Amino acid sequence: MGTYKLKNDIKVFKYGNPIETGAVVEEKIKAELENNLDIKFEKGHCKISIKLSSKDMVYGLGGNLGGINKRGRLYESYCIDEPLHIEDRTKLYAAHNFFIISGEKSTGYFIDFPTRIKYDVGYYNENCFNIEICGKDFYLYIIEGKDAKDISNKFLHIIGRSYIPPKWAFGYFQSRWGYRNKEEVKKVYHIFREKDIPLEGIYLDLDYMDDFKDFSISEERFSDLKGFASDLKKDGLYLVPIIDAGVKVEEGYDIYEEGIEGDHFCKDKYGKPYEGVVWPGKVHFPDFMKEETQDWFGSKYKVLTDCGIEGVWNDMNEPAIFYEQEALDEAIQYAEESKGKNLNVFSYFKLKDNFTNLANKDSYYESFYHEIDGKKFSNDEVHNLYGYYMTKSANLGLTKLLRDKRFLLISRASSIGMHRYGGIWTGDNSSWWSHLEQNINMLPSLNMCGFFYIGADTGGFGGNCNGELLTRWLQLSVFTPLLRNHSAVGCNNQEPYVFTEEVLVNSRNLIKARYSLIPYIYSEYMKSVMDYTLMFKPLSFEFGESLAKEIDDQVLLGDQLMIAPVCKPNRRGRYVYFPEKMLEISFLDEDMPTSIKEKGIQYIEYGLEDFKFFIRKNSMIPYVKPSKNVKELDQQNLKVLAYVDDEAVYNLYDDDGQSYDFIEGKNYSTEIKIIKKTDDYEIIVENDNPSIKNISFKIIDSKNNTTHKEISTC
Ligand code: MIG
Repeated sequence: MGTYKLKNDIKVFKYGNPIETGAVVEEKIKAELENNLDIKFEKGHCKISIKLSSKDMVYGLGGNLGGINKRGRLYESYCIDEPLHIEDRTKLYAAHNFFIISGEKSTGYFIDFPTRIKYDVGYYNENCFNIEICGKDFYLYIIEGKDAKDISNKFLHIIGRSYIPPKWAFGYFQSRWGYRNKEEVKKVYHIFREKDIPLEGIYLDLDYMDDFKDFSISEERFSDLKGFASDLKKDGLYLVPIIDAGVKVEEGYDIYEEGIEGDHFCKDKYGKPYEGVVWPGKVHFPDFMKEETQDWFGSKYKVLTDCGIEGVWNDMNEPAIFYEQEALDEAIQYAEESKGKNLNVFSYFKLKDNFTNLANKDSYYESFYHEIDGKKFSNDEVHNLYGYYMTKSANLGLTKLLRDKRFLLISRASSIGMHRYGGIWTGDNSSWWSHLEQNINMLPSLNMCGFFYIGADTGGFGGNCNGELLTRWLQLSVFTPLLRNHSAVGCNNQEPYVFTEEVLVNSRNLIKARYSLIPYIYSEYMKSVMDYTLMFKPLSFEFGESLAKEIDDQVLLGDQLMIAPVCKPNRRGRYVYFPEKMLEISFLDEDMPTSIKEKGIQYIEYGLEDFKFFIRKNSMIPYVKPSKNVKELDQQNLKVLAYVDDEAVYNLYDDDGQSYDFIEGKNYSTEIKIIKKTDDYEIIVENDNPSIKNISFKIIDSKNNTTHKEISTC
C-alpha cells in the first residue's frame, strides 16, 4: 500500500497497482499515513465496512436511483443500459464512486476504480455500510472537512473543472426517437414557431443515420444535412445528432475500414476485432482506451461539424450490447431442441429466459479486450471507463474541429473524470410520476460527483406521457441546465402542442419562463463550475434541523432559491417545508404575486398554470423578458426581484456564451447590492456588462411583504 496526500490534506491510499483513470487531477504527494478503515481482502476483492450511526446521512453516488440520502438501499457501479428504472434496480448508466457520510462528523470517500463496486448502504443491516470493490487495485481517497458541503466542494476541486457548454445549450430542446426525416423535423420546428413556443434546437436520433452507421447521413431521409442545418441556424436553431459507440461491420463503410486499418477496435480472445450486436447489427467497439483511437474517432465528428453541427450526444456507450452471435445461437439451438417436446415449466422458463436475458450479459464484457499502455485488459476490468473515454475522445475531437467555439456534448454512460468532457442525460426513464420525483432527487448527487450539465428526459422517455405530467415536469426542468423533452419511438408524441390547448399554453409559458431565467441559470451554472461549488444543494447542506435532512423533493438552487415541484398527479398544490422564512413567487403572473412563508411546513397551492419557487431572505433573482432562443435574449432591461431583510447581494455572471475567453477573465459581472434604510432602499450596482442598460427592481420587504419599485440606469 502506498500512501499520499493531496495539497489540501486529502488522504490517498493506493492498493495494488491501479489503473490511472484520470478522475483526479490534483497531484499526489508521498506521505506517511495510516488508514483506520475496516478493510479486508478476500479472493481478490476488497471489502470495506463502515459503521453508520443512526444520525448519519449518506450523500453522493451521483447517477443512481433513490433519494438524496442514499441510506437503506443497494447500489452497484457497473455502467449498464438499463431500460427500466424500477425500484429494485441497483445500477444504471453511471459509476460515480464518491460519497459522504455525514453525522456528528463528516467524511468523504472516493474510490478510484474502473469497474464493479457494490454498495450496501445500510440496507441489510441499517448500521452497516458495506462496500465490495471487485478487485484489489484501486485508490481510496479520504476527504475530511467541516461538513458535507465543505467536503463536496473539496472533492470538486480535486477532480477538476466541469465541462462548460455554450450558452445556447441552456435553451429548450425538442427531441424524439422517430423524427423520421427532414420534413418531420421541419414540421416540429414550424409548429414551435407558429405556436410561439421558444425552441433552441432539435435532437436527431438514430433516424438521421444511414442504417445506424456512425458518421453517416441518410441520403434518403436527411439529404443535404448541411443545407438543412444552415437554414435552421439562420433562425437560431441547432441540430444535435446522436452518435453510438458501436461501429457497423460492413465492407466498404469508411469508418469500419479505417478502424480495421488503424487497429482501433477492441479484440476478442483470439485477437480479432470483437463483434457484438447493437442497432446496426454486428458492430466493433472502438478501443477508446488507446490515445490513437481517441484521436481517430474524435476526428470523425468532422462529418457533423462540416454540416455546421455544434452539439452531439453519445449513446449506448456502457457499451450496450443486444446480444453476441454465439449466445443467440445457443438460445436458438435450445429452442430447436425443445420443439415438439412436452416441456416442463423449468425448461420452458429456460427457453424463454435464454432470449430475454440476451442483452448486456456479464460474460460479454469479459470476452473483449482493451489495450492500455501496451497491456491487455478485458472490458470487464475497466468497464466503467468506456463512456468516459468515448466522450473524452469526442470532446478532444470537437475542440480541435471547432477551436474556440464551445459545443454541446452529452453522454449516457459516465464515470467521474468524464465530467470535465461533457454533460449527461439520465437515460431511459419513463413517463411516470415517480421518475419526475427521481429527477429532483438526483440533481444534487450528480453535482457532488462533478456533473453540472445535467437533465432528465422531460416528460419521460418510455411510456405515454400526458399533459399534466409534462406540465409538472416542465415546472422542474425549467431549472435544469439541460432541458430536453425526449421520448421513445413507438410511444405517443409528447411535444408541448400535442395535448390540449391548456397544456400548450401552460408549457409555452413555462418554456418562456425558462428563457426569462437563463441569465440567472447560466450565472449560477458558471459560478458553480468556476468556484467548485454545488449548483443544486440538499436543504441539509444549509440547514441543520432534522426535517431538512429528510426532505428530498425540494432542493436549493444556488444560494437564492428553493424549488419544490409537485410530483404527484391530481394535485393542485403540495406541502412544502420552509427551513427558514422565504418568499413564495408566482412567476408567470404579470404582477408576480408574492407571499411570505414563515419557517415550518405549509401547504402551497400550485396549479398547472402556475410556476412557483421560493426566494431566500436577503436574496434576489435577475430575469429578462423571454425570447424565442438564446441568441435573441435581450438583457438591456434586466429585472430583479428581491426579498430583503437588511441587505441582499447578487453577482450576475455573464460572458460571450460561446468562446473560452472567459477563462482568461473576459467575462462580465453585475454586482447588485440592495440595502434597507429606515423607509427606503439603497441600490448599488457595479456593472461591466455592456448589454445591460437598465435594471428595474421589485423589492419585497421581508417584514410585511410590501413592494418597493425602482429603476436604475447602468
Ligand atoms: O436502445 O437511439 O437512451 O435516448 O432515443 C435505445 C435510440 C437506444 C437509448 C437512448 C435514447 C435514444 C435511444 N437509445
